[in-house]
Amino acid sequence: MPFGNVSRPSTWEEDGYKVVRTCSWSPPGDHPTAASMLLYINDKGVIEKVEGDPEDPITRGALPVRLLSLIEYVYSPNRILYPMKRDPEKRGNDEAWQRCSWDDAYDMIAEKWQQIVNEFGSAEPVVVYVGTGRSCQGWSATWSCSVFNSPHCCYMQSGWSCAGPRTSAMSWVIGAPYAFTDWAPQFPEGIDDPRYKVPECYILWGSEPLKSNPDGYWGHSIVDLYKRGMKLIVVDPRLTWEAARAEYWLQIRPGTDAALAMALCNVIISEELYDKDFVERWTFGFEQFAARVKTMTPEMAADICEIDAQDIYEAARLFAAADPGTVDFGLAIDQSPNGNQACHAIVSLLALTANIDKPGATILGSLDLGGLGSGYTDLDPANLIDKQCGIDEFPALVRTLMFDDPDSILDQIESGKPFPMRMQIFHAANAIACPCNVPRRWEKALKNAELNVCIDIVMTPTASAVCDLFLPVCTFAEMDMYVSFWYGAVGADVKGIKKAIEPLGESKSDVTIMREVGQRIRPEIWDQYQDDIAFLNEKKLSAIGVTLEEIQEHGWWHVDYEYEKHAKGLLRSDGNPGFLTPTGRIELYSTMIESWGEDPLPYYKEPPTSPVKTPDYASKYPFVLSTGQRTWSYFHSELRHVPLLREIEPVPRVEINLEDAKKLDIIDGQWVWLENDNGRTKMVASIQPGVKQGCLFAQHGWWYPEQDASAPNLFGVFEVNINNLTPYKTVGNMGFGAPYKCLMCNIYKA
Ligand SMILES: Nc1nc2c(c(=O)[nH]1)N[C@H]1C(S)=C(S)[C@@H](COP(=O)(O)OP(=O)(O)OC[C@H]3O[C@@H](n4cnc5c(=O)[nH]c(N)nc54)[C@H](O)[C@@H]3O)O[C@H]1N2
Ligand SMILES: Nc1nc2c(c(=O)[nH]1)N[C@H]1C(S)=C(S)[C@@H](COP(=O)(O)OP(=O)(O)OC[C@H]3O[C@@H](n4cnc5c(=O)[nH]c(N)nc54)[C@H](O)[C@@H]3O)O[C@H]1N2
Ligand SMILES: [Mo]
Repeated sequence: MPFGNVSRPSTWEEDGYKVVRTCSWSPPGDHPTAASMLLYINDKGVIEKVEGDPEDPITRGALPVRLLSLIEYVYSPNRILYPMKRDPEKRGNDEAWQRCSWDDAYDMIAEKWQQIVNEFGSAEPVVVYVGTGRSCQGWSATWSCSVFNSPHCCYMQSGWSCAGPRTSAMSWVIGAPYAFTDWAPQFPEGIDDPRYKVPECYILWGSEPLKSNPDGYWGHSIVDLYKRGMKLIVVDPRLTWEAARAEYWLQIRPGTDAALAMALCNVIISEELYDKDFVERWTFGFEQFAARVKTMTPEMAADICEIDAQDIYEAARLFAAADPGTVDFGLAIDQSPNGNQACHAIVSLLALTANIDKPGATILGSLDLGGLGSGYTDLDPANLIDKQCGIDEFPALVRTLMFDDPDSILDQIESGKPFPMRMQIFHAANAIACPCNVPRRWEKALKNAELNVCIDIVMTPTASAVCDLFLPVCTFAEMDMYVSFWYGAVGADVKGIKKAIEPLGESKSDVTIMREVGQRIRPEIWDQYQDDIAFLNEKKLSAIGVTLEEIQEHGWWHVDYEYEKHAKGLLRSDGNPGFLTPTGRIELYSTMIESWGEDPLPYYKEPPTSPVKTPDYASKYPFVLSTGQRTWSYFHSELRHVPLLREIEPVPRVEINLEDAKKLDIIDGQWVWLENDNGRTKMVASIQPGVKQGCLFAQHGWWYPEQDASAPNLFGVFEVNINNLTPYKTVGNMGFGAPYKCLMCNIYKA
């Protein structure tokens, strides 16, 4: 078994401290990439020091500031340590919360569930809302299905605009849910392993991994590989660290990515730079694809994207010559109604250049780890999916992701049709502060349910506004868990989270809370799991034949990775060579997309509002607005209450180009309003010479934990929510991708 090469067990004594090796996940929120770390516990059982683990082959002891401030987070006075309940009549009144026992809380949930089942005939009026990236998200569907026996599980970002467009396009076109750059996490020696090859060229597209994934693979790996000569091409309207070091920085207009991707493919095909053997053997629909991208010349794309055509030619040539080359594409691609098509074209770029599943290229992960992430193991998926919201309007989305469509669930909770949702669980989701478009509509509609339950660590605007029960969860320092890279979708390794201190107050882990609620309402399923480790081992880790205790003792476990699985017959259940698509090939012409009634080839479509498409709107709201570029300090709506992090990023900022600011007489640090037809929000102008002229880049997820929690203030959330400006159900034809990164607005002094 390829366990981690660590020199010590999981716990040891050092200078009077007990040292525990663990791994970050959540809370506090993090993306499932994970940094190994050492927690130093003093003789009073308190964490006194936090260090990165120097033996982690990727992070090599480094930690992001969000983890360096873990002590402030664990021992924060803002933490809620006891269950609380409130009369539903008093939602929005922060004074009305009362401490209760876990038994009281579980009784309230079990009674409401039973009442719903008795009256409705099934548990369908129960919905679980989930956020993203937290360890517990692996259990959200288990909550809805195995605890509540309801088909309704919903991630609330309109258009499922986080990874949804990407992972769906990848599974339709390549047959793998999450192809990603090979950073060698599967090897104990990381990028020093002799089986690995440093990529010669890396396209970083609409992503800023030093901030968004600094804890784990991408952030450190980009810097390490850059030092070893990897050349960068960066597609980003803002000057980032990576863009500043790139051979080509393509500073495109937000929302035009599909045009650029098509044009790069155009150059590679028309100049015959593609890998003819690979294309012939392993792809489907090349002729049709070539004909389509011919319609997007570099000159046309240059015009659409507002960049130089010559740069498109040269970037395409640089990428085509690289062996291996790789592309990572991020959230900017997802947050557009044209996102599926952009992803399709980018994935095709990888296929044309044969950069699929070989060392240092874009790899497909180890597919058999998928079970570690999926929550649907106890269900009959067909039966479940047919009942999910949005199945008729957006079958591609619901059937591919097996979640409710968020705008469709909003329709149902607003109208009560076809039936009202009666109990709602907020499972690591701060709805009105962060994921939801039209947040005021969501707030009002969420109040229609009879019982709303929040499972979180601090009081949030959402819990304050709409919830009746608050169940306090503990931090990862207080629990046993594992981290499977991207929930196993790109299985490369599994890391151990080891409980370092006892949970504070009466807080409990997400798994404990789920088991205990499960034992109340469906003991036939849940009674068998009497503790977290038994549950994790039996239910999940048995699939890969290791136990949590083994992983904890060795720090981590690496997948025995096979490259070129398509050639070896390792991808298809029939054992034949090929990809897991209907034709067995990478479908440049996608028969899956065609089966959803959509154009099977990539195309470019202007953002819903843009200077080109809606000039009248643009005369009123002249700036292109992109939102949510990540910061060093925060994870979505979290951590504003952590003093060190708040000191680094004290106010919500909107980045504006120097020339634009001069014209409007706006100075750095000044409060401004951003406004469009959907609403407005107040932020601080941050003048940046490196952001594209005519564009604004506003942070997301803000609220003020120091302000009054009660309605109508709700921690100031509605004044500062950038999603006041995002529209309702403005998504691509298949339901994917809302324009969170390609809106329009006006800016004026507050
Ligand atoms: N305008 C705009 N809006 C955006 C984005 C953008 O770029 N622009 N980004 C979007 C994206 S990509 C996403 S994924 C969504 C994110 O949206 P969400 O994932 O819903 O994130 P949060 O709103 O921060 O809510 C997470 C809550 O979970 C709690 N929490 C953290 N860890 C745990 C845990 O382990 N267990 C439990 N029980 N609770 C936990 C936190 O304290 C927090 O209150 O936001 C989206 N919103
Ligand atoms: N610190 C921190 N890390 C996080 C998160 C967090 O909240 N905080 N959230 C996590 C989550 S859930 C996600 S989804 C990831 C997202 O992380 P990333 O995929 O890195 O995405 P963003 O940071 O939203 O945006 C990345 C870049 O896209 C650029 N950009 C903006 N609009 C466009 C456009 O239209 N086209 C192109 N090509 N580029 C554009 C921005 O300038 C920015 O530099 O981060 C994860 N990691
Ligand atoms: Mo996300």
